[in-house]
Amino acid sequence: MSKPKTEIIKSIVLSVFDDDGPTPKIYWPNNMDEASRLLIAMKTISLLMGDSVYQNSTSTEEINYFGILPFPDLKLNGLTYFFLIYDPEARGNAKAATITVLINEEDRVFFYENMKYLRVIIDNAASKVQLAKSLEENEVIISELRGELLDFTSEIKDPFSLKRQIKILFTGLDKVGKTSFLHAVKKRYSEIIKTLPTKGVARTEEKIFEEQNSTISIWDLGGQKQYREKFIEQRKIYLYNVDLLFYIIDIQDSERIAESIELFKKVIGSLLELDEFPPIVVCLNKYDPDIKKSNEIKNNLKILNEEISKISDRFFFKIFQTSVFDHWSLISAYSYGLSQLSPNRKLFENQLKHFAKKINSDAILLLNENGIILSNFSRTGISEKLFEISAPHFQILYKTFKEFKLLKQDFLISSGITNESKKIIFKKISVEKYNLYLLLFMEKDLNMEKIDKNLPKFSKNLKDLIHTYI
Ligand SMILES: Nc1nc2c(ncn2[C@@H]2O[C@H](COP(=O)(O)OP(=O)(O)OP(=O)(O)O)[C@@H](O)[C@H]2O)c(=O)[nH]1
Ligand SMILES: [Mg+2]
Repeated sequence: MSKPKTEIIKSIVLSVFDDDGPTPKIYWPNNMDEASRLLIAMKTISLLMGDSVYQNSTSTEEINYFGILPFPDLKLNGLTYFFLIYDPEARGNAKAATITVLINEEDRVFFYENMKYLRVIIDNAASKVQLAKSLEENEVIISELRGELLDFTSEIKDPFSLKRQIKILFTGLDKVGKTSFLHAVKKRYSEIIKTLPTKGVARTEEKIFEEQNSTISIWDLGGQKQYREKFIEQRKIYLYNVDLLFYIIDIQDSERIAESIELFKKVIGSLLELDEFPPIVVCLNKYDPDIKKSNEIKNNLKILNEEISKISDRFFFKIFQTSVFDHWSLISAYSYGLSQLSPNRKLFENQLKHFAKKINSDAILLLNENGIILSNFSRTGISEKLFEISAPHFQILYKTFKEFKLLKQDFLISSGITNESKKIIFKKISVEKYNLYLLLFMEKDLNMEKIDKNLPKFSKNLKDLIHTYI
């Protein structure tokens, strides 16, 4: 079954948006047919730029991100790095460029599992391309990249699995609300009140899309003393290859804050020891709506924010305030964590940003059928806040109206939020077989036609990205 690993990399293409549009400048193998290399250049560059020509004066530092793109016509998957090449002659002082490494689509787990290393060497090659003065120099750079990739793949011993295995951990002291959190996110409300202390570890699976090419396992670790001691003792088993870690703290339990911080330190210490650096989402939980104003809670919030930030300074982390009585707070924290697992999150944001520009929207949220936020974009912090508050209500309203057949169209519009011109639209869109939901915040100038006109292109781009979302 396992094939010579040196053959994993099928092709490498450096594309640049020049006077002729997206152009494959350097490609390997050099007998690659013209249609294929053009397709790769077009698709990668157009995703970077939207369909408009060029955005104004972006600095070359601003645009650089990775994404995994499907090329079903070629039966290939590409890991693409988007960047800009400084060029005073070009519009906006820069040319858009991409380096794409391609492998057979059935091998795509290779990308996810080796992302860290691949990013480093591709990023490195791109930095050289940014400085290169001639086509010959670029040829050398791409051929060096090819050499590095071949060296790397020849060292891979085990055949990799066909599905990406993702491991998410929920940790924290006992009774902080880990199990309730997970039930609530899944809207299994009747389970919440029946929840008993978790013994050992409870494992469940998550699906963001029906046909995702990965298995997401969620490990809900029992927090009682004997279980957390075992967890730290056997940290190799629990923390090895962890992709995302949630650490939950009970913000109401002032007496156990020190204990909670101690455990967090142990978890962080173990991760460092094992050289694992998963993104970390810390939830200051039981931040119930009715007690937010209490001085005790405010004080705990301050202490915890400071301490957590200090301890996790070597990690990519984010702190959320959550409560089982505020569904949106849980969904925000949970979705944020999941989005960190997607190599395409930047591309999604980019698509939302372009779409927002086209339709004159100030903020956009993209939700899946289960209300998980796949991506968001907002021009100002204010619209984001407003959104967070209203999004869950819209989703409920929409579903209720649909259920009672009160809604003929597939959208809902509110008007008169603070003044007549501000509007919020909740709209269902179909992307392939998936139902997704858009929440749009329009500061002014609502134009449904404009939205409908730009939607097909937006949906088409999303379709590609969803295939490789996770
Ligand atoms: N006030 C409040 N109570 C909560 C919240 N979340 C959970 N609880 C309650 O906290 C208690 C413990 O919840 P669990 O979900 O079992 O806690 P756990 O972290 O899974 O505990 P272990 O499995 O023992 O580690 C239950 O009585 C929940 O109803 C919250 O956001 N606010
Ligand atoms: Mg539990």
